[in-house]
Amino acid sequence: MSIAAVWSEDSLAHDPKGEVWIGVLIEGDEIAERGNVMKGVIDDLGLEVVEPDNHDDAAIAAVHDPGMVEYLRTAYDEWVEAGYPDAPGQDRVVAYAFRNPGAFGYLPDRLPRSRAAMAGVYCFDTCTVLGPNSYRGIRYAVDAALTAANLVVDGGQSAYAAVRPPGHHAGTDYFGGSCYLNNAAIAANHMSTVTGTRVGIVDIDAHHGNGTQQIFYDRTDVVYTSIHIDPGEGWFPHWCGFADERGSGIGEGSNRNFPLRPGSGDEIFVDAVAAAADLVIEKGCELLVVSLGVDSGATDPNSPLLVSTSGFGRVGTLLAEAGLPTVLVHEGGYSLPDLAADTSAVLAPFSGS
Ligand code: SP5
Ligand code: ZN
Repeated sequence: MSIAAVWSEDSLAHDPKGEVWIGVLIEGDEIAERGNVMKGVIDDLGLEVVEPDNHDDAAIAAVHDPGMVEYLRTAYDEWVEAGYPDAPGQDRVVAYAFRNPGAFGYLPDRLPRSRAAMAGVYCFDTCTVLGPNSYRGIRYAVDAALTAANLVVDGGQSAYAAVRPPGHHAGTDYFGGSCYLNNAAIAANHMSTVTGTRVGIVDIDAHHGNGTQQIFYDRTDVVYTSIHIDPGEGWFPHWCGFADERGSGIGEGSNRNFPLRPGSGDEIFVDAVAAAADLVIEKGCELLVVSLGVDSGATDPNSPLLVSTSGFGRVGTLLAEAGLPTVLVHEGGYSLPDLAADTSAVLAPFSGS
């Protein structure tokens, strides 16, 4: 078994400097240091490090609204231009008003004149802010995921994209939940397109990947499965991730959610991952993308799931034993010591250790 790792210092570029939650600026846990922790995991496992290649926007445009991509590229500079860092003193792009479809959806779409209002066009929460180097980090994460995807498409056994910011909450024309562009979905779509074979996604992040689900909901060429804290128990992303979301049209049956109760530990989590992997195999997927979040770990501040490091080791073993060429794209995981130990536990079986 062998696994390559894609990483560069651009994994540190995006610095949200906290997040705005219920109107309060809180510390936030999707911090730049996470990029260094991922590099530490790669070095400890002795994995070969590959620098990400630059890709043009085509693979992104195949998944996301180009208007949103252009917005993400320019939003911070436009925000500074509009003067908000001086008055009222906000140096991050933060939304205040949202285009609720019930209120405005019956009218033709119009982009607002105000840059403050623009901040609420594509973003669905107040937590997911943009700063001076954010777009460099956002693009890094996509390039690294595509580089990992190409390593596997070109015959590599497996590849780990050590990326932040994460991606699975971002969909066709919206972003949020600390995610901007959907790195794993862009990689999976690219792999499906260039190989013409079916791709399975197993999303083990503690939260439901609402963006990934939406992107592939009516398709059969990419099968989405997710194991996560039950949104019905009051957890992000709140509006989806329920078991009865099974796909639509020809995609019916190609989407499967495993919402878990608060306090669920290794046995329940590993069983759900096994069932997800079984579905991916049953559906005839020939390639696997793992949305590798470890925020289901026992000490993580962002979820009440209680998976142990040895539980993550079992998850890694059963995903590696599925035997498919696999791309692992990092998502969440916010308790730094556990981020290191749990990520390492998932990757080790792919490296043969
Ligand atoms: C990729 C990923 O794991 N995103 C998760 C984003 C969840 N954000 C929800 C925001 C909730 C803010 N938590 C405040 C905790 C205060 N005790
Ligand atoms: Zn998460």
